[in-house]
Amino acid sequence: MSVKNSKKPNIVFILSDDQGPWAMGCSGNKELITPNIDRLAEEGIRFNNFFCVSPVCSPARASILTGRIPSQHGVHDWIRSGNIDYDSLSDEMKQFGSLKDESKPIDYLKGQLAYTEILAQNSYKCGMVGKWHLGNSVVRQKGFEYWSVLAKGGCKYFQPELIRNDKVVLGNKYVTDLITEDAVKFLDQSRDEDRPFYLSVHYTAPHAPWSKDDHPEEIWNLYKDCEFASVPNVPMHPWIIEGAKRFKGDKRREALQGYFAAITAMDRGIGRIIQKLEQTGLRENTVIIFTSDNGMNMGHHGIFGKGNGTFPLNMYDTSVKVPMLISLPDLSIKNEVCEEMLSHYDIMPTLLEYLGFENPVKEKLPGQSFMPILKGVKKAGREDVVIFDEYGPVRMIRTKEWKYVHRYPYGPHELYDLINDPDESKNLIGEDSCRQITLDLKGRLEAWFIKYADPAFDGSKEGVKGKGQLNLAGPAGKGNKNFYG
Ligand SMILES: [Ca+2]
Repeated sequence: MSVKNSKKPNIVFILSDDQGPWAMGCSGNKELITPNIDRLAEEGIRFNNFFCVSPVCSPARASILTGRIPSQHGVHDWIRSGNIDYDSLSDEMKQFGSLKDESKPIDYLKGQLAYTEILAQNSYKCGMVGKWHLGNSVVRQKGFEYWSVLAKGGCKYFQPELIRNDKVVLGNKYVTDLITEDAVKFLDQSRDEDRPFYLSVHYTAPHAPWSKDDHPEEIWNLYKDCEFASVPNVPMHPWIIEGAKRFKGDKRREALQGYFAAITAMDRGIGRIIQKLEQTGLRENTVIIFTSDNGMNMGHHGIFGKGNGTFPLNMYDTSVKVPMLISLPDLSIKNEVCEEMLSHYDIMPTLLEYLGFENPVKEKLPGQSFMPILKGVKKAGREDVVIFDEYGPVRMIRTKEWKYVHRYPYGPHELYDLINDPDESKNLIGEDSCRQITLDLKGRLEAWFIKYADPAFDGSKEGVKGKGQLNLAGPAGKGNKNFYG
């Protein structure tokens, strides 16, 4: 290995699950206890307008890793089946019952280049701990050589389904602590190697469940007198899904207490990881990135959930905006707040440019590097700042001023004036005065998806309901039922 490569920075990429950017102390929430996340913001850049590519777990994660949109990678809903091989489960796991929707493992991202593969090809040691949720969890994928993952997506915090020695087993410890311990173990194993490392730490926090029994009592009790005034308490959204209608009164309070406790427990884990980097002297050559796979409503708009917290699926800012913090090795940028609109599809181009690696699929990807911001320039230097999102047949275009949401094939569609109505409370679609802006935005949305969508994976033609993906999308699914519900 070249001397130059050995000096390349390490990357620790921390991903939370279902965390809105409102759910951090550093973004102004005075009720949440997140000293370690806040420290990353103090020692780096906090992005105030960062978006996921799809407001639900698996599609968003696939887009982070590959830089592709769901209509390019084919993961359009959270993976309900394809995580593991049901027949190979032990009797104990079959009886546990949480994997009953599984059948055969599916490599959902087969043949699609991830940035971690490019890092591995360039001598990086890549590690993956925690929630994978992109299919066939038993098998190491995408250049990861250290692999300690969960069997599926969400889990009970004290009974997580883990992959250990190529088998699915039940853990008996708080999953946030297990993930932290695996991350620390990777750092210990990698500290003296003569090559750089990349580590993905994918927590399940603060994804449901949120009951008292799901979280450590000591942390739960930190919020026993909390008023939860930082979270709106408004009437239920007319499209709220059946399962979320219970979050009223005491159930609302319990959900919020569990959500906040899950974040604080994760924050402690992040503190342990930062401490390990400092104690081993690795911090001064390590980039730390913190983000969430998708945003979250905990009462915002009268929703408890993300894009699939309603049906039809929604594209509210609270669902599509995510936390994003980047702390550089030399701490040359501190306490910076970036207002530029950026997306998870920009991560792959940015990381590859930062590390100086070629991207062989550059032309196919919709994202752009925001490297200038990491050099202290306030703007990424883009002429046209527009964000696109998709969730199955629902597509969004968002400028600084406007948001247009198109639902294939029949609607309903939405248009919001974000300058005068930042809370997206008044749908202006169909108003005479908005006819031209609607046409403009719709035209740009269609052109962008024609440019990037792969016809074989086109989400506008898929019956995605927010209840889970069962099989490969499009023709690759060979006519099977691809989406649940
Ligand atoms: Ca998620």
